[in-house]
Formats: sequence, C-alpha cells, structure tokens
Amino acid sequence: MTERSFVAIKPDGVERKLTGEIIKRIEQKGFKMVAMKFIKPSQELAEEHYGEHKEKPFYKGLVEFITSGPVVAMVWEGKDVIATIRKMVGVTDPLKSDPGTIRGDFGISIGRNIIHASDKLESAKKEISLWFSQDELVEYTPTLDKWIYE
Ligand code: YYY
Ligand code: MG
Repeated sequence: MTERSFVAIKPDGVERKLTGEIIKRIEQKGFKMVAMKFIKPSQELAEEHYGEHKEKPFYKGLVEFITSGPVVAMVWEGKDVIATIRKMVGVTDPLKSDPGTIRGDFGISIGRNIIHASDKLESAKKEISLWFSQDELVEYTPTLDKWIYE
C-alpha cells in the first residue's frame, strides 16, 4: 500500500553528521521524499510528539533531549514505507539492533538512538500533521517510479 511515514533525525544524529548517510539509505531504497525541514523542536511539539510516553520514566529526559538541538524532520512516501523504514532503523535499543540497520550500525544507547520513524499508519498520519502543514507536503511524480515499481 502506498503510504507516508514521518522520520526525524534526532539531535545526536545531526551532531554526528549522520544526516546525509540516513537520507542516502532511504533515497536509495527507492522511497520518495515528500517534505523535509531543519528545525529545533519546541517544548510543545516535543511533548505532543512523544505524548504516548507521558507516564514513562524516560519521558522528561526524552523531551529534553529532542528539544536540545536541531532535528531533520522528513516525510517519505512509498509502498509499505512505514514498516520498511522501521526495519531499516532497527529496534529501539541500538545494542539489540542488527548490523545493517541505522541504529545497529551507528548507536549504542537507547536514549541516543539517532532516528525516529513512525510505527504505524495511525501514528504516521498524526505525526505528519503535527510537524508539517499541508502546503509543506510537496506533490510530484518522480520519473524514476517506473524503474522502482512494476
Ligand atoms: O519507536 P521507538 O523510537 O523505537 O521507541 P519508543 O518505544 O516509541 O520510545 C520512544 C523513544 O523513547 C525511543 O526512541 C528512545 C526513548 N526511550 C528511552 O529513552 N528509554 C526507554 N526505555 C524506551 C524508550
Ligand atoms: Mg515509537
């Protein structure tokens, strides 16, 4: 199913100069970029984004961390893009993530796990509308699509 996912390179990923590497992996997989911005998230945005974790012990530190520096926020589109990017990202704990995944290749600590990616369609929709306005989502048809989709 063609769908959209919200992906954000967290402040640690940006500081560690992993932005290009991460975008490269998602681009080369064949997915289509729909939106991107470089933004230092506000407290309100961060709290809303991680709202599902409000009661967890790591929530406060998580919000502090995500607001501590710039993030690269993106929307990617394609067939099964949500589950596929989650696979490319690895699991939440970088030490449990397989080599070849973004967290498995570049991270060690759970609280410094480099990247966020939507986990399901419902959260993707919510996150995209939280981070982007409708006019920031760019409509176009990549000419390469016929070489990526049969
Ligand atoms: O979706 P994902 O990022 O893989 O994990 P979540 O369970 O949604 O948690 C969001 C975020 O919270 C995670 O990327 C790191 C942080 N976190 C933490 O610091 N400590 C934990 N025990 C669990 C999650
Ligand atoms: Mg999550």
